[in-house]
Amino acid sequence: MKWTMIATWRMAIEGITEASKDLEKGCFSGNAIEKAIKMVEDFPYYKSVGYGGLPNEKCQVELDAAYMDGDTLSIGAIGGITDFKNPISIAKKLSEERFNCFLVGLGANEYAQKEGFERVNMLTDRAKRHYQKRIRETIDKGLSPYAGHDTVGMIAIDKNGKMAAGTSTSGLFMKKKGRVGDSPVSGSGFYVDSEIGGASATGLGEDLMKGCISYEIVRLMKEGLHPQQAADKAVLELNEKLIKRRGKSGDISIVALNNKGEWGVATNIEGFTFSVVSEDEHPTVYLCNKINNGQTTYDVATKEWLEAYEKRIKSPITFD
Ligand code: SD4
Repeated sequence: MKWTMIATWRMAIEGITEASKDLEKGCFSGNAIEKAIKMVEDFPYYKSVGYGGLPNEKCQVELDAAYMDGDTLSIGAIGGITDFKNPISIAKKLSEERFNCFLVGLGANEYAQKEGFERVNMLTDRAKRHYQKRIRETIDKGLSPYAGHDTVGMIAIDKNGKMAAGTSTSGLFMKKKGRVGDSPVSGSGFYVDSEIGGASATGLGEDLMKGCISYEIVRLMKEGLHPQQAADKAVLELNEKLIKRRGKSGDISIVALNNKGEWGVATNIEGFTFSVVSEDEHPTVYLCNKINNGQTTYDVATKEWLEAYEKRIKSPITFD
């Protein structure tokens, strides 16, 4: 079986590059997912996941994460955990539980404490500056406080055909305290079944949950659709349904992988990026184009784009 890993956004590339070395050696996809997501969580300049993640409206960083095993269908999930270093590891540990495998808020914190997970103040000075800047901009220019959000979501298959999925996010910037999005919710932020494939979503959780989009993609793959066709169909249909019924649709972006190692992506926004590595493909960042005529297209990110990205994420946060 050929191993493959696909993840939302450019920010996943370092993690999947590192984890791919383990997949090449024949390691378990679930451990590869955990390793890769931990790297995203630990990097302070990724402002929507883990350490350095942007805070809620009370300037507290509340994190959501989930892990799913595609063989056993075990799921572990946490919502609104505060000040723990690696939410993905806590979610993975929770997936071993028969009961109480989705914990939120104080309960999630207590579990993590009891299990000995590392505590860290997850609010960085840089994230605080983003917060102060957004408060000013929202007051001065009437901007939406909710812009600026990128969840890391990943699916992997290993040499033994075992599949796993994981997500980790600080959710929407300026969200209400206690708000939980799609990322830890099975079927919405993620779903994986080693007998079929998996999918993971990023975008506006409130809308992604209206379509149980990750499960829908897996269901379409079960009907025989290639991951690309399944992703296009599910994103297009949810986007159209939301516009028809509600007048507008939030951001919807998806990565999908089947159990043959074939992958697909779809998005209703400009600017979605994703990262892939496999037995046949070096770690690669792609820039995705918005779905057009029912099809999503993408291109390999250029050296110039990658360099500009590096600069952008580390550039000073200035106030007008
Ligand atoms: C949420 N879906 O909390 C997440 C945020 C996200 O790209 O993915 N942003 O709603």
